[in-house]
Amino acid sequence: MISRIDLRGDALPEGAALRDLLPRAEFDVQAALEKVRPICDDVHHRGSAAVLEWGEKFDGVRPERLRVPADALRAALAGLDPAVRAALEESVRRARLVHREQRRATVTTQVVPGGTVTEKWVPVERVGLYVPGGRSVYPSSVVMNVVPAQEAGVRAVAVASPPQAGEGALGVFRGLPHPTILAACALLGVDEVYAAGGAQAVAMFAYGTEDCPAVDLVTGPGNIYVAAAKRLLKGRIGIDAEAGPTEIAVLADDTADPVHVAADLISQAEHDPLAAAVLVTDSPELADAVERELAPQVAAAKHVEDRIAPALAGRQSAIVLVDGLDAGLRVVDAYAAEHLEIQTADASAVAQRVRNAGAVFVGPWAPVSLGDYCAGSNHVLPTGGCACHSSGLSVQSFLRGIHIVDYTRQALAEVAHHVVALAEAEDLPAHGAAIKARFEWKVPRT
Ligand code: HSO
Ligand code: ZN
Repeated sequence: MISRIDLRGDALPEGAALRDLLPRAEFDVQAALEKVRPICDDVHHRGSAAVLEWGEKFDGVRPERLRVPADALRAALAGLDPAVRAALEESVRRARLVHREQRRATVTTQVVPGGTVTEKWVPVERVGLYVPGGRSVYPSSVVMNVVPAQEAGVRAVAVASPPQAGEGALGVFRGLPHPTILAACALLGVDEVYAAGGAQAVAMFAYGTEDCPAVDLVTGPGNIYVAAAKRLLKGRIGIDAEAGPTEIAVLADDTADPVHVAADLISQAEHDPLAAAVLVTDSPELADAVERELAPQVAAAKHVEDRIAPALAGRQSAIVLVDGLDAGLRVVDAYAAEHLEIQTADASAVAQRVRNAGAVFVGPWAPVSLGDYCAGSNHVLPTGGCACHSSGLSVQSFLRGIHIVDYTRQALAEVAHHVVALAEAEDLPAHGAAIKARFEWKVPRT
């Protein structure tokens, strides 16, 4: 059900060579680029009509209008299961506590007397948040995207999510995003919601249409076409890190409980047939026990055939055997997992040594599922090894730091000769002339 990679014995290779020994899903965004290009161009030229037409083709339903009416948002919230509402409220409360603390203070550095640089943090003006529909209807992801945007001070947050097709059961919500998505938006005070999905929704945000003014930044996970559209339109808009299939890595020793480890591996395999579940351990006994434990737990799970079984059996998942904890740490650092659990003796000390991971979950009482919903941490995290250069979503993702440079005549005069010397070294004499013109130096004239 899950393959093994045995890295015991020989010394571990360095860097990329070690990474190449580790499992990873194929997620070829590049290949999807050519498919989404005509969709994005069409939305650019024809606006809302194109968004609706592509939506009809891919989602199988044409919404009456792109913008979700306010009464549908109200109705979705009124119809929300009270237990789910209470859980979402607690999730929001905890996320706000953590994200509020991420706000950046304006810092002024006095470089020299009379010369200061102030870094001022300014929220992005208008953000578009993509929320997937289809297989994954995650109101928790609405929380994880909207809370940091709001705590950053973003004034306009718009949400797009594909319209639901299907007859009967959907009732008044046919042709609208999923009602729990709408309810989560309403709960968070987001009233600008669009029934649009896929590449056409990202293009709608990037170019703007008659119904939806263009945004500055698009965040949120999506399928490969959403990722491709974000990559294509990056530059015109800002984007968060591209989200690929979810990943869990567990670094465990013989103190770990195999029941917990198996349950946690399955929990993320439940997302997607391409989801990755990787156990790294120095204990062959634990490896055997986890493998034995996987069978009955998988058999009792819900999404077995379409997601869990293929995810665990896929080449992206494995049990990796290593010689000791130091080697284990090297392996998980090379892998740079989206989520990394530390299930070892003295887990918090081990967690301190981790350098590459989207988020680290320490010990037996902090499983990834807690972080997915109610830890207060963010669950939009870098996948595909991007954790070695990128962070998860945070308030910082929605802010820009602007340097404000303020020098007096005297402070400029003191450094003028250095600026001129560097300008000359770069063969950019006009740069130097802009300094000289302010003092008694010769400025070239014809
Ligand atoms: N584990 C997913 C997020 C999620 N889990 C949403 C449940 N719902 C990626 O971090
Ligand atoms: Zn999850």
